[in-house]
Amino acid sequence: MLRGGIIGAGFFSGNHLNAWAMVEGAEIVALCDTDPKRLSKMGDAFGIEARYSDAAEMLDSENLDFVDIITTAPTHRPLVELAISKDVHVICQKPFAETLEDARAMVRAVEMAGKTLMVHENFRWQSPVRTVIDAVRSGTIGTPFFCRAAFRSGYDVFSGQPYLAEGKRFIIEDLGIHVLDIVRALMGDVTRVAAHTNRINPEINGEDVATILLSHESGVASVVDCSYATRRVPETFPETLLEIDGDAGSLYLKSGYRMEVHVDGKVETRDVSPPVLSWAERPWHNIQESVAIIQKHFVESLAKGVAPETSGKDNLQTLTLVEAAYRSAAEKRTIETSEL
Ligand code: NAD
Ligand code: 89Y
Repeated sequence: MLRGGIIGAGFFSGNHLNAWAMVEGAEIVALCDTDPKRLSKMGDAFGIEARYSDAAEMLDSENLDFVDIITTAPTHRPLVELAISKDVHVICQKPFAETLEDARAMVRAVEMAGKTLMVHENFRWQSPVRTVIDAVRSGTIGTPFFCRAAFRSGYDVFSGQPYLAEGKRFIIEDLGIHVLDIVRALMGDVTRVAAHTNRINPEINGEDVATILLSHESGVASVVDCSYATRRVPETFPETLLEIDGDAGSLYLKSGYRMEVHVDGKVETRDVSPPVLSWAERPWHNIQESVAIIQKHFVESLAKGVAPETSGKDNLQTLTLVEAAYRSAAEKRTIETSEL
């Protein structure tokens, strides 16, 4: 049984803790947060007695196999480097880093130490999205030539995550990062990025709308469009809607988790709704299920001795798209990913 320690007992950590309880082969034995109230609330809720306000102290005392870092991006590099120096494997929440330089340094440190680092990039593991990825990879619609991935919502994310309103960057770094990662999982790596951003909500500092055009190495074109300023019925938070054209058909993930496959002049419709796990709640259940799936993937990857699909190294490509999108919007030009 792998022994895990959690660093960060804030808004999202309850989902990790609930999910870990479902994952065979690992258990969370210790919890760390610099905020004593959050530490005791989460420790009490999940019956974790070993509690620390200092991550180094937890690592020195607990004989851990891995840490699961659920803090915001500014703390990721020091915490990942600390964990590596104590010879444990690491899971780190997204956004992996605030800069590519920090991300590259973490990947180098992990490679030199021979440890495993998985970024908790969970949207590509959402079961409806995964069904689409599997269908595309198995050739259901032939060779793809176009992909659109859209996340448009007016859901109030700021009440649970107030820091999202404060940063100079918002939707691309927080949410677009997931959608860009889904598109990479579907269509592969990217050579060029052109982006346009807007801020509609005057109460926040960053952009809340982004429209991004990607050219993939394969020649496929993708559009990633994200908004937290969209008032529509039904509200689709937190669904990523997909539209993919291939030379043998088209595939859609529509609102309400409805997948449509259009091949040979016929339409096959499937309900690919994620389950609402016992501890989950709508509309977050889609995200919550993916937390359990990605954690299981981490444990299985360690057991097999292979890199997780969303390893730190893999995530450098997703972060490159985030950086390229911001640079493109700021400089009003198309960015070659090789520039970064
Ligand atoms: P939060 O601010 O509510 O919680 C972070 C916690 O970490 C706080 O309690 C803080 O005191 C603690 N902390 C900070 N530095 C620490 C340190 N050095 N040692 C110990 N504890 C420390 O943040 P959150 O909303 O829970 O988000 C955490 C991360 O999860 C963010 O990066 C966010 O983007 C990500 N997130 C991911 C998803 C997803 O679906 N993948 C969803 C929501 C949030
Ligand atoms: O932080 C974000 C994430 O990763 O998923 C949704 C979210 O909580 C708000 O945009």
